[in-house]
Amino acid sequence: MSEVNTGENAGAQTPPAPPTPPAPPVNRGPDHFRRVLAIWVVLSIIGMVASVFVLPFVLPPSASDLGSTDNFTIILLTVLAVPVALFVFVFLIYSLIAFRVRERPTEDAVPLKPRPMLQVGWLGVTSVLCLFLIIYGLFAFYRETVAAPVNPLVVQVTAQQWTWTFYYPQYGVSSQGQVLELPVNRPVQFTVTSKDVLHGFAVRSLGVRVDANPGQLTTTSVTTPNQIGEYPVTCVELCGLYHSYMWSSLKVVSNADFNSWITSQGGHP
Ligand SMILES: [Cu+2]
Repeated sequence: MSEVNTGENAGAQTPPAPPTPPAPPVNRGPDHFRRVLAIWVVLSIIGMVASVFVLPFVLPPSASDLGSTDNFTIILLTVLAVPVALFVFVFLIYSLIAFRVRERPTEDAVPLKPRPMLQVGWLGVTSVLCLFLIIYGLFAFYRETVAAPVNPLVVQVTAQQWTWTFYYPQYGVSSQGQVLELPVNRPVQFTVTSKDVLHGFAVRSLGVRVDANPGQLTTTSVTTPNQIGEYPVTCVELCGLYHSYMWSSLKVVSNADFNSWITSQGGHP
C-alpha cells in the first residue's frame, strides 16, 4: 500500500506529474496486412481441400504401387504448392487493387524499410519445403532401387515407328498383337530400347515412363501391378508422322490367365 521511498529525497514532497494529454487519434486506414493474410488463409484452405478431393477424379487410374506413388505425389505437391502460389498471387492482386494510384504521383514513395524477420521467415519456410521434398524424393528413390522386389518378371520392350514389341525372355515368347500382358501382384521390370528413332515408353497407370533410345537398353524401376484391368501404353516422344497413333494396351490379368496366355503365344509357363 505505502510506497517505499529511499535515498536523499526521502521524505521530501515531490509535485505530482501533470497528466499526459490523450494522444490524438491516428487515422491508420484499414489493416491491409491482416486483411490480405485472412484472404490468403481462406483461399489456401479452399484450394488445398479442393486439391485433395478433385485431383483423384482427374488423375489417370493407378494400377501399381509406383502408379499410386505417382498419384499421391502429384496430390501432395499440389497441396503444398497451393499456399505458396496463392501467397504470391493474393499479395500481388491485393496490392494492385488497394494501393492503386490513379494519377501520376508527384512525390517519391515512402522508402522501403528492411524487415529482417520477413526475410528470415520467407527463407525459413521455403528451406523447410525444399528439405521436405529432398527427403521425400530420397525415400521414394530408396524404395525404387535398394528396396525393390528381387527376381521380377522381365519384359523387353522394343519401339519402332510406330509400334511396340513386347518380348518375355523368361518364357521365350513375344506378344502377338502388340498387347502388353502382365500378371497381377507380380513384380515386373522393363528393359526398353528402340529400333530406329527416339521413342518414349509410358505406362502411366504403372508409374513407368522412360526414353526408348536406339542402340541402348534402359532398365526401368521394378513395379508391381495390383489392379486387374486394361490400361493405355503410349509413346511420349515425338517420333514421326504417326507418333500419336503409337499406342498399345496393357492387360493386367490373374496369374492363371497369364499362364494360359503365355501358352497361347507359344511359350511354356
Ligand atoms: Cu514413338
